[in-house]
Amino acid sequence: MKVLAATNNAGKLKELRRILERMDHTVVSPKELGLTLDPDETGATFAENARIKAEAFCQASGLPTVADDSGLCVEALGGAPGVYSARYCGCHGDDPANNRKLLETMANVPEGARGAKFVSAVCVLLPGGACHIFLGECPGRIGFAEQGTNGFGYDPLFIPDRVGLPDGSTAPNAQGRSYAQLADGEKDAISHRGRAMAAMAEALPQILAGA
Ligand code: ITT
Repeated sequence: MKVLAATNNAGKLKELRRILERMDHTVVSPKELGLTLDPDETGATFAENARIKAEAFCQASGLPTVADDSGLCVEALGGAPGVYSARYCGCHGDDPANNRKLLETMANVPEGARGAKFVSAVCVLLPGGACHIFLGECPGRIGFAEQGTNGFGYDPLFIPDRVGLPDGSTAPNAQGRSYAQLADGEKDAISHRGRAMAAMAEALPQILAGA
């Protein structure tokens, strides 16, 4: 199926594209369609924001659309930055500034209290159809310094509890590697987005059958 990956975040687009292409879908980006939409993310939850994005991009493109709203929920910060993850530092999408602020805020939080989870809500919307939301979570902790150069966003600071193995199973993250130190497949098998997209893939035949 030809599907629009409804995101303006280049790092997220790369992941959505590789996961969807692995599922044999053809992916187009807003940029490739000349779409410059940036809908206001006014929802109180990841699911609401994913829906806002999917509806705006689906309406503008007329294509089956997949949107992701995601973020980092840190236990010691009462679940922050959560839905405000992209604008944690005060302006939208400044990854280095977001990471600096998180490190500074967590500077005095001891090893055992640095638990966190990444959350993704993926919304699938077929033109004229209903929204379908799939949630994925990845538990882990916040590191004391940035590690690794792969990926995007908070990847260098997030240490997942488990990592993916080539056979599709998972193993404990014994070396304490960050998301940014994982190969694509190691991250996608355990990541919040990978899990939400796997749930989507499982439900898609039924969604398409009902369309
Ligand atoms: P779109 O809304 O256009 O998709 P965005 O960057 O605004 O792009 P979100 O509102 O969903 O996306 O914000 C997600 C924030 O969480 C953003 O700061 C990302 O960098 C970060 N984030 C999400 N998934 C991540 C991942 O897998 N690794 C690192 N950071 C991630």
